[in-house]
Amino acid sequence: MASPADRKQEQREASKADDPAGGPLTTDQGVEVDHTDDSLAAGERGPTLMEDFHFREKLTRFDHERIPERVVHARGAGAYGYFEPYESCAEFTRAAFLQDPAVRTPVFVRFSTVQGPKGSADTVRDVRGFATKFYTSEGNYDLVGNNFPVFFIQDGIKFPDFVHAVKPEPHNDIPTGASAHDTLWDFVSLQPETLHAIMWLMSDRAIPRSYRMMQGFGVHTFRFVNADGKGTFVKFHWKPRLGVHSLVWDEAQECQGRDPDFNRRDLWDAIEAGEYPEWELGVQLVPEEDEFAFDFDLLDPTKIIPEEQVPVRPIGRMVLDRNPENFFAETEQVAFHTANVVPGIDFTNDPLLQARNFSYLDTQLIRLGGPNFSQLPVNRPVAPVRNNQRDGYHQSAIHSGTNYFPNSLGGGCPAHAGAGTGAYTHYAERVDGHKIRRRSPSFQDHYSQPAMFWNSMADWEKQHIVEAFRFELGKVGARTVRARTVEHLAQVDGELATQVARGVGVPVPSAAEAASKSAASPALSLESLRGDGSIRTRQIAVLVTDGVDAEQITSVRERLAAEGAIVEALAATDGTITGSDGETYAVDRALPTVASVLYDAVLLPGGPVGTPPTAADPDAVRFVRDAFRHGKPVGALGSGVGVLSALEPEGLTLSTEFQRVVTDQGVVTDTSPGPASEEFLTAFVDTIAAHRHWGRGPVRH
Ligand code: HDE
Repeated sequence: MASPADRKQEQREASKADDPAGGPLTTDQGVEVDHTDDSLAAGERGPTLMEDFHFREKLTRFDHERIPERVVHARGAGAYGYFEPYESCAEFTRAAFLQDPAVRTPVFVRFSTVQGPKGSADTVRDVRGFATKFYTSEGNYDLVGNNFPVFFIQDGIKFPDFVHAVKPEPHNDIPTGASAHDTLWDFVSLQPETLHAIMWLMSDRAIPRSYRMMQGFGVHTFRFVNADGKGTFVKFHWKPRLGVHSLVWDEAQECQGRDPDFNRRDLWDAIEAGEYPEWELGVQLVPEEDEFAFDFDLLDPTKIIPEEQVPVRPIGRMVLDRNPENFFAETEQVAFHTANVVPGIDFTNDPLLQARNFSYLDTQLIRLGGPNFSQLPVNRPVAPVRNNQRDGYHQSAIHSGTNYFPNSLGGGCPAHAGAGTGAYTHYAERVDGHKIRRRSPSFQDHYSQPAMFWNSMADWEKQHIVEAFRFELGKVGARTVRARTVEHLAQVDGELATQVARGVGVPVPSAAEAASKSAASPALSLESLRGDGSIRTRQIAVLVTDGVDAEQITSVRERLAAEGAIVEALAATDGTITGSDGETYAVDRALPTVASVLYDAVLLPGGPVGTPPTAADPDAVRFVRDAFRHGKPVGALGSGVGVLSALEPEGLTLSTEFQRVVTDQGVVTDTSPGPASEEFLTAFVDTIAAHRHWGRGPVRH
């Protein structure tokens, strides 16, 4: 029997439209069409005729091509892949897909931004959605997470308020894909439960370098249930093999123009190139007895469980290895739902989760036009579906037999699942309480964890957070909102509040009692999330021109490619250049069509002695300067080192050492002629692996 992973692929194949090359053009009714460029008219210059059914069908179908975009998370990119557990998790959960390392479960993952519409840019400051559909043998399980482990509100009844505040303002529909506007910050300043997620939003986590390089979190505390019915609280974590890496804000903004599809393209290209992104699934497990062992409430989605307190236990890995074939059919029509659970995974009373369990199905009924969207290829389980749910718009199955239960005329089918089969059993939690519309007092501390986040950051991360607050609040027109927000920040950290207040021109709050001065969770810093340390799939630009040192470009290219990086030769014009050896070398891209923000590092090879190959080209100088300002690794060889003098106003002090490899602040130079030395190559690879280099002179991020 085919494995579940193959079954999903077979199911997709069976859903494919007829091969367009398999015969001539037809109407939707299968009638062949010999002419689709002119409508049927009464005379060559006469009116179009009603009877032109081909014209009317073509236009009508076109008029109805759009469906509503998602109310949040409208812009996304998806891919198929598989999940496999490392070992059986039977001790904690009976979920079939978490039992056997030999069983691969097919998945579809959709990454998304939240605020912007479907056509907005990728590199905006925003949360990223990270939603995974597991097509398990027991039905679909959706883990609908984000790349932040906390959310902005505690109770789902506030979701419409929060989303209205962050979305473009109602009178002018501004801003697109941005949170730097009055209504969001008005809400934040009045609703301090937002602060923890806001700290994440102001950090570099909100501008990921790649979907392949970000964490994912289930956010809520869920519940695992084992075969004996025993429950264990669980938080889900996805950790990328390539490490967690981010852009800097100035770069992210430029990227919005240079390549609005930056993250989407990155995911697509990596999968096409066979560089399959991979994440490890980890769980934090809390025995039910320890429900109240924390100084926060496990049901509060604005809190994390620090990893130092409850370690993340790796339980499996996910690989994305197939791009969808049709964006609309698959990525747009995929429908995730937190209530899509399988036996062994259950909910808790987190009030945000409870609301989500209502909201997703509700929104999909309108977005996908009726109740039959689970029949769409991307949503269909590989597990069989048998029930008495019938009819509705776009019913594409032909059901037979009776449609009610109990029945005798249909032989009693489909019958209830018997004891011992894979039926879902709700966790028998005891619930007892008065009806009450009030937040639990255990949800009231809004400052300790934002303070812990702040305390856990490296200096450069703190600097970026301050700059982000200054940018965002600096765009807020209402001074009262700026001041009120800073008052809250003063309860997180005095230095943070002071720095932000100075930047946005509001009074520095009087020394407020910061929530927690000491708590820190080192696992929250990007410094602790470097991944496997490889440079796989990093994009390296080599700036070349006629006369470039051929030995150098060849030696660098070979080494970086061997390490899995993608090396592109950029020149003033496309085509070829002639190297110092008289041979021609292909140019991958012309400089005017690209920009430094689209690359992770840059290398300047030398040319004939005394004539740095690229110094004359202002595009090249700008390229290197931007790379330097954005903290990116820069390498220079031979006379290419001379070009770096352009970086001196940016804070680079050029070494006076000649014919030696010098590494300083992520800039690696060697003025020696000839091919790049092993020492240079190793140093350059190491600086690329470190991703970014902070503290370079007067850097403005
Ligand atoms: Fe969502 N969310 N959400 N959300 N969410 C939607 O569902 C909602 C929340 C998340 O790629 C919508 O089908 C409510 C937290 C992702 O298709 C909608 C609340 C987290 C995606 C909805 C939340 C998420 C959505 C819009 C608070 C992270 C995109 C279209 C109670 C753990 C899934 C749709 C995709 C999408 C409602 C809060 C993640 C409206 C009511 C917390 C990744 O139903």
